[in-house]
Amino acid sequence: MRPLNLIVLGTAGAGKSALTATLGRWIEQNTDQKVAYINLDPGCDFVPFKPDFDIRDYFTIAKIMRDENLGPNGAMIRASELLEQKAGEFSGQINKIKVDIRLIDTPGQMEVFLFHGGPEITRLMGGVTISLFLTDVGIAAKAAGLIFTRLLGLSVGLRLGVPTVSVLNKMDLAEGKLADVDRMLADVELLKEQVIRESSGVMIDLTLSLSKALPELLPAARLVKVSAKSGEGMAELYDMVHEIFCACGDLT
Ligand SMILES: Nc1nc2c(ncn2[C@@H]2O[C@H](COP(=O)(O)OP(=O)(O)OP(=O)(O)O)[C@@H](O)[C@H]2O)c(=O)[nH]1
Ligand SMILES: [Mg+2]
Repeated sequence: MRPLNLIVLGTAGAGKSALTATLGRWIEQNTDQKVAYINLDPGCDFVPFKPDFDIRDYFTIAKIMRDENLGPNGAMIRASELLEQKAGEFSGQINKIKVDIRLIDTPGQMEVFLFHGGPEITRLMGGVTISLFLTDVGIAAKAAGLIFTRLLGLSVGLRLGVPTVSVLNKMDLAEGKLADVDRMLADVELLKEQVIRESSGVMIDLTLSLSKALPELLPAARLVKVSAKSGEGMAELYDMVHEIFCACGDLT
């Protein structure tokens, strides 16, 4: 059986590292799948899992800053260039890790990863690769935020060239704010009504056009709500990626 690579990426502080750990633990406890943890974030001091491959064994943001007299953002760009240059070597190491599922944690500066090293290392990864695009649940509570999140997830998938599941994390903090999300996703008329209620001026037309396009572009089902803290939603997330994995396996 070919391995499944799950690339966890998303906005800074959305809970990528926490989800990598929680989902991995859930899979280990609830299935017979063997899991490996890959850390591609050279900027972190701590990750809440034991990495089987760690980019920090090769370089760290702190060391690049010191060695090359760069600030944190310049060092992050340099690190992503290094990731791109060494993508062959790193993917070779990662591909040697023989498990069923490789969970891959990525840097908070998502745009740097997407512009530089991310697509190349994704392309070289053996097996089936799916990305999990993670955002903080608070942003999706409003119609415009929900549309923004969905489109960003779509862009991430386009850039990496792999199927992408949008994941709303920190559900434990949602406190009922999200009662409308499922309804807005299922009913485009309701989404449009919400857009008109929330938006103003020139942005209404744009937001309305986007809301109309969404159902065609994205199946509503490819959005999962989870909490990396409480563990809620892990079964749903696992089922969804497994379904995509099986469909991809049939196609390739
Ligand atoms: N309440 C709550 N807090 C969470 C959840 N997931 C992560 N956090 C917290 O959010 C903060 C950021 O979590 P990380 O897992 O480090 O997020 P990240 O996306 O890896 O962050 P960067 O790599 O720095 O971009 C930490 O304080 C976590 O404890 C969640 O589901 N619920
Ligand atoms: Mg992290």
